[in-house]
Amino acid sequence: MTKLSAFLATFLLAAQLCAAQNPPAAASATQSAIDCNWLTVDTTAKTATLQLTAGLTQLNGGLNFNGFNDGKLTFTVPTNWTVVIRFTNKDPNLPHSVEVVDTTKPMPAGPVEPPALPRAMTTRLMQGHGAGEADSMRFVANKPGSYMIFCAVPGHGLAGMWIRFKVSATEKRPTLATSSS
Ligand SMILES: [Cu+2]
Repeated sequence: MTKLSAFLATFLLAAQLCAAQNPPAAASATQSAIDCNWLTVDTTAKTATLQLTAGLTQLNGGLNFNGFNDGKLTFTVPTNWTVVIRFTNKDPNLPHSVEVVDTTKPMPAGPVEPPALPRAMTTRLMQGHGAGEADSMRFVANKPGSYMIFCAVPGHGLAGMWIRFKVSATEKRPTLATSSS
């Protein structure tokens, strides 16, 4: 197979998988939709890269990731894959950060030490990153379970700034899907 056809085959496969995960047209009119470009998958390196944007929309006063709050978006990766989260804050009003924490109750009010998976956090957890700032993290999803990707700036998680993160022993490839809370 030529490089170009290999590229096209990969692209088409990704497009099909992404389309299958999107909500039906009727649903997307009333709720945020998943953008296929957010998740990039390298099956050879077993690396899933997620573009995670704080305050992408005005939903929940900007307290959202990619336009989702309260666990309505679920990012799933197979066990032992490498996860890269490229974080950007587009909220013009508030600083935000990102940390992977356990799905404990009650919701943590601020930063949790240590994160649920080693190195699964941005810098400046407490103060957050201001408008237009970016940070990224890389970690290995070495422990199956259900987690939250939450904003550790005090009060933001409690206000609904979190999505779901699952490390699955059975899934074969990463997915991004809407979920009901
Ligand atoms: Cu925040």
